[in-house]
Amino acid sequence: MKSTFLRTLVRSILVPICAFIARAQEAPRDIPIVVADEVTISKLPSINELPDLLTFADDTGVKSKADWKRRRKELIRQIEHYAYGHLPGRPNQLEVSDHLTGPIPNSIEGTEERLTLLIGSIAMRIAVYRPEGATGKLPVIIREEHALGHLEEVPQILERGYLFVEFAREDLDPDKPNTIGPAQRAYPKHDWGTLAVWAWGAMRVLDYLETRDDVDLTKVGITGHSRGGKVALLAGALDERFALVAPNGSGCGGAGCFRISEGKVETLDLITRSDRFGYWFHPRLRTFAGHEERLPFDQHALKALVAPRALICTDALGDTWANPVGNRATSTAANAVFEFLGAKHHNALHFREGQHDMTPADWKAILDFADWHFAKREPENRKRFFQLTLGANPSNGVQFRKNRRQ
Ligand code: GTR
Repeated sequence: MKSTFLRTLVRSILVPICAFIARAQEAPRDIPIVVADEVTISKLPSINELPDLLTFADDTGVKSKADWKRRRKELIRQIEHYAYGHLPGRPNQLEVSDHLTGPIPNSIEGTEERLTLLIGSIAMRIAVYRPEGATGKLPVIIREEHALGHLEEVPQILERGYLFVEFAREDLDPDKPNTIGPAQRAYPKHDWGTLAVWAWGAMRVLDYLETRDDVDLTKVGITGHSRGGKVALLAGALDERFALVAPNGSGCGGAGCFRISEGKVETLDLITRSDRFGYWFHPRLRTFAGHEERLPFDQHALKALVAPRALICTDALGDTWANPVGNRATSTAANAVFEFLGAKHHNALHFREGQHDMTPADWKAILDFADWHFAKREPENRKRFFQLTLGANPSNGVQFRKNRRQ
């Protein structure tokens, strides 16, 4: 009697439930995928081209600078909601501890300071390199790194009179899946992924720089390579205090493009896999794998958020994985906003031959561009920064072929 009852239960209830779950898992892609907050992808408009930056989500146009301010906020809301998660605001607490000063190792001329920023329960180490004998308020380049003490490029930066600041991103959040780092623990109500945490760290470095009297706060730039480049672009897009934003080799989730790519690139699907870098982003982004046309924005929006400040996106032509073609496409599209704000010469690209790395050539391009903006020092060949964005004949022979994912 009991076993008959059990068999009936299994056949009539459990088997259909299991079959339903199996069917749901195999469901064709156009069946609405429910995202955590009940938004369905199929309800979002399908946009095959890069979404128009100067049109609001309700289809009205951006006509004035005041409109752009509102559109800017709309884009930030979309970017945080769909891709990176929401960053906490500026914290009230910021203290400095363990402040040590000494000469820079390896006989590099200048001073090295090591200190820890205490932000509530969070302790983030930073290093500050000062050029020998510098006086007055200096321009700054910030770079985020997994560890402090990368000295190769320091002479090149200090020689030009910049203060160079590095911060140890992994003090905020370790670069590991399924881990709650100190920053996420300190802000349990925030749904931010690791890239957003690190970008927030860059903003806290800037809070600290505001307390120093040797910093020209109108001339602070941020850079980083690869995942660090993604962070530089995100921090620069969200925080208007960064006067110059320079992501290098930043690729997917950075200066690349979700919709436009060429060759074997890192796609939205690949980067958000749980066995790869899903934890860098909000889980909602993964829902768009294979549905990139439903994303309300693309990475050109992050670039546009930098306008009218200075942006230079550096890439290597041999670094197909980082999608240099998509980088060019997003910069070209972002130009509509730079032009609208009267700052088209603030939107630069630089491509070199070679592979995935941040080389002296990348640094030279970034620093030449920074000198031009901060010190009005005319670069040797200013056209080289714009020829690829503005579609003029590229004199270095770089050729791009675009193909659209569809
Ligand atoms: C690559 C990854 C990129 C980039 C890079 C890095 O393997 O696919 O998204 O972030 O690593 O940071 O080293």
